[in-house]
Amino acid sequence: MGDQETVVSSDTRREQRIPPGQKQTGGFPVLHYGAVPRMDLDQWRFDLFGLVEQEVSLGWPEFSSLPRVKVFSDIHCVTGWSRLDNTWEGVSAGQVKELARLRPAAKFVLIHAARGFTTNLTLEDFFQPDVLFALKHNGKPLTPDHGWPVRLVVPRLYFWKSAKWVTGVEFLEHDRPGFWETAGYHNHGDPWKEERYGH
Ligand SMILES: Nc1nc2c(c(=O)[nH]1)N[C@H]1C(S)=C(S)[C@@H](COP(=O)(O)O)O[C@H]1N2
Ligand SMILES: [Mo]
Repeated sequence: MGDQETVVSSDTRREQRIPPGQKQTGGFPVLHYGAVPRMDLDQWRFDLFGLVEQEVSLGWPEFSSLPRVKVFSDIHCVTGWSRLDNTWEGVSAGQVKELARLRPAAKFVLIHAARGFTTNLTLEDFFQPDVLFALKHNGKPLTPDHGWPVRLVVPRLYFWKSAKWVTGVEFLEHDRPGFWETAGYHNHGDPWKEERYGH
């Protein structure tokens, strides 16, 4: 599996790769609400539901054998750190779209994760070519604190949209703010516009 196509996130091609108000770090801080959930591959499910013609529920054997991509991207956390040059490997959002026939009314997604965590995206942001459900970071399986077994990665928005311990995607007609968005974070989260808090 070492020869997937690599999608290069367009923000990594900017001349100045650090957005306003951010500082580069060489580390990889861990941030989330609550404790690291214990995930069990035998119980693990990935559910596509809401505005789909037919609901889809994949177990680990099915999900982990889907075609994979690699994505090269930068990370920008709203708390001020940026981590450049990350290579992710996983299942693209576009691949997930192939699994479920969306109803025409679908305009938004709400990403679901362990313990009721959620985050919201427009369908347009979700289906960008650099968005994936990552199983690996820099060639190694994710660690539990970074979201093992699967996390979403949305490279061009602040990192809180990149839900760890993902369990499913709900397709919606109307936008529904997620966990951090309800707690005061910006609804969209573009680091180049400093969409940090509010609206
Ligand atoms: N399930 C879940 N995913 C989450 C969060 C969370 O609280 N729960 N926090 C988000 C936030 S605020 C950030 S900054 C990133 C941090 O990811 P990292 O710990 O891999 O650096 O995870 C995001 N994904
Ligand atoms: Mo965050």
